Amino acid sequence: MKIVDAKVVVTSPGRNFVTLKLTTDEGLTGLGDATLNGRELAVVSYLADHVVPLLTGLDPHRVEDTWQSLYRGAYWRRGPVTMAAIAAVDVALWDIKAKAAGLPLYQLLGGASRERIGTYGHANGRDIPELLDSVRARLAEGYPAVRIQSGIPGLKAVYGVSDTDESGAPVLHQQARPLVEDWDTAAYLRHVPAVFEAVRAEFGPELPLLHDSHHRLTPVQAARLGKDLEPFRPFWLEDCTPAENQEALRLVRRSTTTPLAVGEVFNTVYDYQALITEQLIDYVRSAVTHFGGVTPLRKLFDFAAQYQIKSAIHGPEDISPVGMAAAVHLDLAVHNFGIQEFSGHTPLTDEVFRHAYTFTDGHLHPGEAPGIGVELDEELAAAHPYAPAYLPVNRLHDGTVHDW
Ligand code: GCO
Ligand code: MG
Repeated sequence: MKIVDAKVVVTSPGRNFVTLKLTTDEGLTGLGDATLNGRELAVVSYLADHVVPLLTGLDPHRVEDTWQSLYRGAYWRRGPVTMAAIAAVDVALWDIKAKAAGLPLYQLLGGASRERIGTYGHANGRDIPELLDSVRARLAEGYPAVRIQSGIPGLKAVYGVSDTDESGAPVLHQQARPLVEDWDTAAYLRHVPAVFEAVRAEFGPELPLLHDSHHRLTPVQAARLGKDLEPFRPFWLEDCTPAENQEALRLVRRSTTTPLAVGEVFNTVYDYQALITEQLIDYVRSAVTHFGGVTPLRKLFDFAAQYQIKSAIHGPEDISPVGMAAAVHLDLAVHNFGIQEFSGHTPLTDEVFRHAYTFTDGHLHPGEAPGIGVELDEELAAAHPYAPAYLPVNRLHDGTVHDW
């Protein structure tokens, strides 16, 4: 079997998604997600200009060899643009291989290690009462665990919580120039324990509660927050510091027993080395889409498993259903699965990317369709072209740009 066609499809059914579609001489097709939120067209160029020309004529069964040649052969290794492009190729090849075998991808990864995949959903509120309503809405949808994010008194616009639609989902301010939001770490550190206290008081001790600090704290601030949250037994504190400084997590870890989750912006195992071998974290958060695909993410999970660290794949709306499908197959197969983030997509997005995975009672299952189980409606995709969209930036009251 040979690859005879490779094309990159950009579509925006509500937000931008980049998809690679490979076709073989036997008529099999494979899809891979290459969506890098806010920097989509850089990956389109990397794929179209530098990868697609190398793919025609290749044997699609050679997944590992293709991965190694794209990673090592470029000379320039790592980085989110490179790794998102390689991820799309890797997932499209796995999709073809599994279709050729007539099996859902999870069977090729060792088969199911569980019946279904536990998820967490996002609860957001401009203030605590609105957050409590949002938690209630997520529980009514069946989510077994909830990430809680709240507006902060004194701050006008906080990422993901300043505006919510009727369903409580955040309006992410995707627009042609980045929206400027404000930030005050001291106000945040005062407020978050009160948020946890209110949610625990309303929903009791059993509900798993997660919280995301979006890389905004220094190590000592993160240590303080981890300690302050301990009485409320969080499921995890996510991205408490900008973790490309892996040493920061040593200080946090020494100071608190609050579990730590890190890695949604990482793109190779080298970003994690100290974090894993020194057991500084509890969950690895990388997405198939940003980590070079199923091939390296499986290796990361196996490495993490040696240290009792679990998987927790990044799953916001900006991972396309193609990336989500690949994640769900991996989640079902790996032994050290922890939890899967799942926000779902708009009905239009689910029409553009018809998928076999299901979300029932707060749990995902990849389904039994051969491959990753996603079909792209190219006509509908073309009817919703790319629109420039940036994530917001974050400034202190004096105008200083702050960490994301
Ligand atoms: C998460 C993430 C998202 C990101 C978004 C940026 O944990 O789901 O932090 O909220 O901000 O994916 O593209
Ligand atoms: Mg996050």
